[in-house]
Amino acid sequence: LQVENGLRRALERQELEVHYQAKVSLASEEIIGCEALLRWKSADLGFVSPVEFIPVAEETGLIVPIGEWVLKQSLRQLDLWMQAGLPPIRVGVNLSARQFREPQLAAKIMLALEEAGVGAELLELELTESMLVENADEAIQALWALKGLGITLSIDDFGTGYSSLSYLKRFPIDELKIDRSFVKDIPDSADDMSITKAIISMARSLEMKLVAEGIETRDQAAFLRDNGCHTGQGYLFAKPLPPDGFLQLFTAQK
Ligand code: G
Ligand code: G
Ligand code: NA
Ligand code: MN
Repeated sequence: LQVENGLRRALERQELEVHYQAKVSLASEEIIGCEALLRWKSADLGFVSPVEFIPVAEETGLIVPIGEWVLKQSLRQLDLWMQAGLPPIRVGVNLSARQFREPQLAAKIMLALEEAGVGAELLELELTESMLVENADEAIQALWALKGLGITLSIDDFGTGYSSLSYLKRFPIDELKIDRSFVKDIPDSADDMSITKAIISMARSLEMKLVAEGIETRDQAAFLRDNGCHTGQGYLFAKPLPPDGFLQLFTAQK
């Protein structure tokens, strides 16, 4: 309840921040995109992890205004970075189940893109498997509405849910993010290496892009790259950073 009450005021009290984690090309280690990750520094509760407050935001419906704020903030930030001279990169924004079910979602996103003056090709939405599997027919319609805007659709935490090949074929999904749980025990776990290779070959045969999450070691990066995964994300390359930190990181790489 403390979290809920605090969260109700977090937006107006300006306690929320968006941090950005780099996505890099595994071949060149150049930054080619980023993921927006919400941070909450509560005046009353101190730093609260999204693992704690996102579920509360989801249950109470607060995720709808908060999620919209994250989207707008991320697009505004992208525009600021480009004004500062950075090349255009794509930003990935996490979408919650509650947001995904909103009938006006595509219209809201289109408006946010227009307001920020950012092209749809620079926005990616990260969804989860469970959002697609519950109510698949409605999900397909919602996905096509989003796809019609020209944005990229990505499945987050792939491999932890219940989606099958046949689902993926029916859905207009552009990208899979290999869940961190499969990456973390590479190269010690032969099983995780097999699963990872299977996901990569499946995604390639469906012509989907791939991002591996939670890369922390050189060995993991090399294994993923050598097995055909083009893009990576993880502490090896960069932690989620505030806007200035991300700008510095990006500027320093050239
Ligand atoms: O950044 P961190 O690992 O602490 O994030 C924990 C969880 O919170 C992850 O599952 C992440 O997807 C989720 N999360 C972070 N930011 C957002 C957001 O803006 N919206 C939603 N729906 N989830 C987010
Ligand atoms: O569920 P989602 O994939 O959106 O969660 C992303 C979360 O993973 C973020 O909260 C981010 O802080 C965390 N994260 C990103 N890279 C790494 C990593 O290399 N190791 C670990 N342990 N966590 C990571
Ligand atoms: Na995510
Ligand atoms: Mn993930």
